[in-house]
Amino acid sequence: MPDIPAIQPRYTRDNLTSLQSYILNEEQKHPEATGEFSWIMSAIALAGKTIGNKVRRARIEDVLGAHGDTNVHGEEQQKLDVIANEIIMRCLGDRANIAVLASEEDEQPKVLRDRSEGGRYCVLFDPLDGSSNLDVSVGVGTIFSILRNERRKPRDIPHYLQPGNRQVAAGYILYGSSTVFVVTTGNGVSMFVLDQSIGAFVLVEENIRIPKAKKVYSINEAYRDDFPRGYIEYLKWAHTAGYSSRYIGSFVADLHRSLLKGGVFLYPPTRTHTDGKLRLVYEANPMAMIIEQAGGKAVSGLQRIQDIRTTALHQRTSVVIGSPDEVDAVTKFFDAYSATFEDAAEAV
Ligand code: AHM
Ligand code: MG
Repeated sequence: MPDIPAIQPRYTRDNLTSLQSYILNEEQKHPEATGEFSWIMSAIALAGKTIGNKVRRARIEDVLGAHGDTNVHGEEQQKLDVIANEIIMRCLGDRANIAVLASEEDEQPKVLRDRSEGGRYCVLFDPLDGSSNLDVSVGVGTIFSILRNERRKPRDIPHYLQPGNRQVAAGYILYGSSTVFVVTTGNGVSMFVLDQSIGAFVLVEENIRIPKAKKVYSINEAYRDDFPRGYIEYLKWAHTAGYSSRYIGSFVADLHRSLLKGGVFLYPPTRTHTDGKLRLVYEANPMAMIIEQAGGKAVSGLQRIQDIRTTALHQRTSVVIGSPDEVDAVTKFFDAYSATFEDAAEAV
């Protein structure tokens, strides 16, 4: 009897696929998968729906404005930063396979259980990135990175301090004109949109590819004189090469636009933030995994972001991320000019 070919699950525009069923399907492709991963994703989706609801009702519920405290980075916490952090902790805290939850808002990670107690994953997140934009209803987002809770030697190196190239999944939820969930498990990038009427994230696109090139840069150009020379020279060149500028000042929103439309997002080192402003493990690494999975590039200076050695939870990094040709167009100037501030004055 001839072999009957196995039917491969496919997603078409005619099928309605929820985030949960998509992740379950992805897991089935890995024989060693235990299904535990989908528990984490469903908890993140629940947190996203809850935070999205708060963001939308912010003006009505009076949860806008400063909380009165500063976070570990000395930045003023918004009330919604604190609320979003609590929501994620509550949604993920009872998942029996999570070992560590680490947040931008907390100085120390929350260690929930050991590996011997079933703690298989570490989830690192920025609960509400771009929250200073909330008062003016600009899109904000949650960013997450998932690592395996691997045994490390020497034992005193915490298991969540792994380079980005060891992430098993990464994603973001954008609370914009719609609530969008973008995720990768290392097998391409998929996008879901929250259908408010049924309360589910529904697959709208898979295998997203970032455009190879697009003459758009996204940077806070007001800091230009404080950048190292390579960035200043790049901007001078871009001004003569027909580029447009788009900068929202909300990383998730800027990155989402770059993913779908192409272009390059830059957050360089500055004289005051010599390592850059954005955080490596829960901002740059997850975005780098998504963009690379979509065919783009993500670097800090001349180094691939996902290869940076992680030494601290709240480590910062500079970021150049986006369409591959556009990232190359920037890094060409790093080859030609020193990456330090020393000769920047000559370029200004
Ligand atoms: P946050 O994590 O405190 O919200 O700060 C990160 C935000 C990013 O969303 C955005 O890309 C960047 O800060 C904007 O910084 P700047 O105002 O310096 O341009
Ligand atoms: Mg942030």
